[in-house]
Formats: sequence, C-alpha cells, structure tokens
Amino acid sequence: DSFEEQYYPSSCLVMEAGVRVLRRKDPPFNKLPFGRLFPRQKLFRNVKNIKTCAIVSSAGSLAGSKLGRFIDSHDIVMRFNNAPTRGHEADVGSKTTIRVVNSQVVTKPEFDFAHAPIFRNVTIAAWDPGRYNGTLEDWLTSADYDLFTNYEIYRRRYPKSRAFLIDPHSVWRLWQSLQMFAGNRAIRRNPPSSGFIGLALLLPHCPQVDFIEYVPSTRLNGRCHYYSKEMNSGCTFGSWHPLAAEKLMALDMNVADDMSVFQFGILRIRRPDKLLC
Ligand code: NCC
Repeated sequence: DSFEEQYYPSSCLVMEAGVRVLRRKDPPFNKLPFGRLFPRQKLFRNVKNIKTCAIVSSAGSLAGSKLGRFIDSHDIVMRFNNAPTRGHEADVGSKTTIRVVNSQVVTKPEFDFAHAPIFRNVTIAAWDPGRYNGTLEDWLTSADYDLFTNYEIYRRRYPKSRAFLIDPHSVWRLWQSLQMFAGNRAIRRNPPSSGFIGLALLLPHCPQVDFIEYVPSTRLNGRCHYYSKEMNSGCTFGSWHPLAAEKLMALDMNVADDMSVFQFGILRIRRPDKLLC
C-alpha cells in the first residue's frame, strides 16, 4: 500500500509542468507591440493526426546508428539547435518538423539565426530561462541572452514562419518537476537541457514519443555531438544542466525493452492517460 501511495508517474509530473509557447493573448504580451510578433497559428498543424514523434538528441553516439530511416518514419521529428542532417542522413534522417533552440543559438553571430537555411521552413521553439522568480516583464530586459532582437528580425523577415518563444515560467516549472522526481537528491539550480524541454513541449501533442540516444546506448563514444569531433562526456552526463537527473526521469517513463534502449538507443515514452494523473 505505502509503495502505491508513493508512486506517481513521472510522465504526469512532466505533463503538469505545462511547458508551452507564449501566445498573443498572454499578459503582458497582449498589451505590448512585441506580442504581435507571435504567430497566430498553433504550434503544430493537424494535431489529431499525430501518432508518433521522434526526438533526436544531438549525442555523439548517434554516429553509426543507422537510425535515419526509423527516425524519418515518425509523423513529427524534433531536433535541437544547429544539429545538421545533411551528411548524416543515414544516422539521423533528414526530416525536421521542429527545432528547439536555446537563446545562445538565437543570439550568437556564428549561428546566423535570422538567415541560416537550417532555421528556415521548420517550426522554431526558442527558449531562455531568465531569472528563477522573475516576471515576464523582467525577462524582456534581463534574458540570459537577448533573443528578442533576432526573433523580431526573423519574424519580420519571414512573417509566415512558425517561430515561437517558450514560456520561461514553464521551463522553471519543468525544473520543479525534475526536483520532485529527484526527491531529496538536490539537482542543479539551472534550467533543464533543450532535450528535456523539447520532450515536455512535445508530449501533450503526441501519444508516443521515441527519444533517440538520450539515455546513452552501448554506442557511447565520449563524443559530444554526432556532427563534431569534440570529445566531452559532460555533454552526455551533464555539467551545467541537470542532465543526469533528466535522463533518469526519462528512463523512468520508458516503456521499451532493454534491447531497444541500450542496444538501439531508442527510449519510448507514452503520453499518460488523463485518468492516470
Ligand atoms: O549540445 P546541445 O545542447 O545542442 O544538444 C541538444 C540536446 O541533446 C541532448 N544531448 C546532447 C549531447 C549529448 N552528448 N547528449 C545528449 O543527451 C541534450 O538533451 C541536449 O539538450 C542545449 O541544451 O541547448 C545544449 O546547447 C549547447 C550549445 O549552446 C548549442 O549546441 C549551440 O552550440 C550547450 N553547449 C554549450 O553551451 C557549450 C549545451 O550545454 C546544451
């Protein structure tokens, strides 16, 4: 009995964080000219037809996976930051529906957010944590990296684009869900990684999410990204983000067998039934 009372599904905790994009009607943006830059469209079209989604982590151990065809078979494919597909199709596929990008990628000149082809013709969900207890007004003047300037340039240049900003309060609620999962093991007071934010953003729209090479498989090779030679295990196990806790929580939500997770690198997460949460 006591065990059952203590157990609360991790997927419910993630759903309750309510990770979302900002909308025109959200105060204070409903009163600010800046809010009129937000797209009127929903984050995804035809949500009723979405059955399967793939989230492609940028992990080095995707190299050599040959998962490209499998990834492209999903209705929605989510990728991160400037992670390329070109030249890596066999391992990571070529379809991209949505990119979750952090505010460094929106801001730093080397990524050229407002022009680079990699950020065009896909849905964009950009995020910046702001201060833990800050208001949205504070955020507009004190974002970690000023993503607003380039967001505005991008939206004016491509008015039909689906480029959204993630509600920073919802990012911190996700951090709180992670803290709930971790119990008395303290996690870092830094926001979750783009990968975990992406999962929480996608799950409400998708009955089944395959998260690729997030929990490391036996292909683990010490490389940071599949698209660069940099060796850095911190990218996989965490240095700034509470990444290890995220991955434990993701594994707790997994319904696939060990072969799938640790040999193929595919974690399967089902959206919880409302009655369960
Ligand atoms: O590396 P990054 O992450 O772009 O990776 C995207 C997401 O993939 C998962 N990942 C990545 C590498 C790895 N070995 N294992 C993984 O599981 C993580 O879930 C990660 O979120 C980010 O989260 O936005 C991050 O962005 C980079 C960097 O800003 C961009 O790549 C642009 O260069 C950050 N690195 C630095 O700031 C140096 C990284 O900390 C987080």
